Amino acid sequence: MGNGSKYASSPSTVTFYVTNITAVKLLGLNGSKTTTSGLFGSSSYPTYLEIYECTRNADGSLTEGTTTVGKETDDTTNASVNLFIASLHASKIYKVVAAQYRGFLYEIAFQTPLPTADPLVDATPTELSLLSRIGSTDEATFQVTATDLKEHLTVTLTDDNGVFSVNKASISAEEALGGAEILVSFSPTTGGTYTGTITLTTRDAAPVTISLTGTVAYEMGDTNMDGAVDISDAVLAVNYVLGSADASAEYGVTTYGDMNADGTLDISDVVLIVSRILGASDQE
Ligand SMILES: [Ca+2]
Ligand SMILES: [Ca+2]
Repeated sequence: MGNGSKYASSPSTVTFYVTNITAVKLLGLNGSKTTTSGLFGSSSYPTYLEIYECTRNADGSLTEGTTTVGKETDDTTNASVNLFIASLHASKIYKVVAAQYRGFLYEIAFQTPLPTADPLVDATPTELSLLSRIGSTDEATFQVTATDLKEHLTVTLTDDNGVFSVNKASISAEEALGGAEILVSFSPTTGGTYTGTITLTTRDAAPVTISLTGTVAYEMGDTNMDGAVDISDAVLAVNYVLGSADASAEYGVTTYGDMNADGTLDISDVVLIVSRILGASDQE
């Protein structure tokens, strides 16, 4: 459509390109102060407000819509003009055209969206402890909920040793609103205790951190905690029983050497370790 004969052949128009608005108002000043004859329009030459939707092209240029998404007119002669178009989308780009035949005694106001609340991100629990033997995997989960997200949640894993993994790199706003679950895996390849951090970030929200601790567990009998039960474990246990083991071996011996779980390490446990080694050999 065009202005055509419906409007003045040469109305005074102003054009704005705007975004982040939800409404436009064209407000005429009091024309009676200036003239008594048709300042604000007539049936032939109404004041009007038109809105076209534009789209941003890849090269940065705008393509303008050819039909109005909103249009108001006022053909009242010598009266205040108050044209209002609402229900616009803040995320869109609009071309706003205001026209009046005789002069520009009006003002245009744009309504911007009301500020929304900052996002609220919550994770439960915020500490995870995982326990796995070498070559195996332990898993744990935590729950994430978030409201008022302005974009997705980014899930960032910080793990210097590469023993942890997460099953999601991001969570959509919709998913977070309903509550999302994140699965954390711990897969150690060497012994030790590991730490890692998962950070949840999103626009306009403080980061939320989940602390990870991964502890390597060993088989009973693996007194030197090297991931295998063999004769060296029995030797260490014997040395411990005889009082000649290095103090640094104490944790492994007392934790993984008490085969009969009676609270003390003695020769009967050594016998059980040896039996286990022999049993394992028999199976091979
Ligand atoms: Ca061992
Ligand atoms: Ca024992």
